[in-house]
Amino acid sequence: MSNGTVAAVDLGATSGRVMLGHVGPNELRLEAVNRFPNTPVQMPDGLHWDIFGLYRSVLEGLGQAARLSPGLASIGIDSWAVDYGLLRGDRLLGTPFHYRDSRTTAGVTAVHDRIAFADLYAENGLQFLPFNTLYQFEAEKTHGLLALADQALLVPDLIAFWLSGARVAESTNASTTGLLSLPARRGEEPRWNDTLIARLGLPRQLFPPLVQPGERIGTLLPHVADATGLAAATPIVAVGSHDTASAVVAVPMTDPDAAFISCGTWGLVGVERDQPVLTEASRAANFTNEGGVDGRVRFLHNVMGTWLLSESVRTWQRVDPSISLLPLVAAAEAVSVPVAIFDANDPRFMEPGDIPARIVEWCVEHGRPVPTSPAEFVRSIIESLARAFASAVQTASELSGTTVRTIHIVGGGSQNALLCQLTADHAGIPVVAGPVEATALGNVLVQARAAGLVSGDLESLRGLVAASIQPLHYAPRRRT
Ligand code: LRH
Repeated sequence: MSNGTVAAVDLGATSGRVMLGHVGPNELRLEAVNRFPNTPVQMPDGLHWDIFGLYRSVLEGLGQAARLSPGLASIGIDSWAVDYGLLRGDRLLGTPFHYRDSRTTAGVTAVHDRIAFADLYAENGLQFLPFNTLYQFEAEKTHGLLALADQALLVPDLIAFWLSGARVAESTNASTTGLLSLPARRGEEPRWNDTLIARLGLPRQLFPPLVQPGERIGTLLPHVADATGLAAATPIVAVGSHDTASAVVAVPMTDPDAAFISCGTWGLVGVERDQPVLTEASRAANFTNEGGVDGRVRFLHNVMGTWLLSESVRTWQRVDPSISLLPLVAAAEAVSVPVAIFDANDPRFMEPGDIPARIVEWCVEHGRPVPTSPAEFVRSIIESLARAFASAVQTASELSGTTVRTIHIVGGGSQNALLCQLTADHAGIPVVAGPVEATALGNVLVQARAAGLVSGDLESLRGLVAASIQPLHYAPRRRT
């Protein structure tokens, strides 16, 4: 086995990046090529992604990657889940909606009028999130575009199509549509749920063939090779194209009794399993079974995540543009008055807007002290997230029968020492923090394995991650 380099395109809900991954039997190293903001745009018809801006940044990043590292072994793409573009022929119909757009509310009612949530859960194992793709499709029907479309591609698949001309649906991300059947047997590949698709009145042709992480999707279109300077033969390889699937590949879990928190815009809190957990209790707790790399299942719950912090900062910046998050987190550490712990899972925090005002509303409704300064708000948010993380770990542990001895926090939130410490404190379980760039690492590792640069199961890949980083350890402190 030799060393080689792959490029990871990793699009998060607030920023994107192209990274080079240098990989070999004794090497796993990321090199940042470009980072760019992902700024959604409010239009008269709703909240949209700036998909062309993102694609332009991806092309620029790949151009820089070609200059830094000629002879890339492959390119892999991941992004946030559930959102999609509609195609008619090669043409994009409309601009993809942001999952935080409120149009989905009507879609939820229409779907549940036809199919009870309990029946959906038995079919797809997904927690209820109002933006799951099947609800978005229902809402889409009112615009008439769905009837014109001949294909729907999830965001990473859309970028792969623009780069290669190939139309596929990568299976980990496809599992977040709610339209995949749960594999009936262990090792069986996921399939589109034709019965559910028909019951929802969706045209079957919308759904392209499924591919598994590690499969080759295609090679670069001639105009993409020209624009980037990459060889036209450079393969696009499917990775865990759902960012959370890639992140969990790179959680350095050396112990099966571990929980993970992939902490970015969302805090995805759970455990990895071989089989879905489909009990009445898991449905009532709104736990999800998402498709993972190598057929694993992520049994988890979505907690609101650092979105509460970034959206609060955005609100304060409208009054004082000099406000930024890092000094506020430092000030929050020094807050000594008790702050309210609110329910970070309350749906009122989902849509963009004035999060601090909604926290005040929650505190007043529940008779809790109202934070009085940005530092107190930040402390209150971090305490509340830590409490929600700890509680989701406990629920995941009970519902899946896993005794959790370690909590791994990966992603941007793993840099927030206060959040990590408070999570350990609330859970009474040690926290291991890092890597920050778990998603890009997971993306890189799946490509590297497909290219023969490394080999083995997820445990071997995680061993490479563990050997390449120096995580921070947070022991639980006794709470007074
Ligand atoms: C995290 C994430 C999460 C989904 C949400 C839409 O970026 O992919 O796993 O639930 O975005």
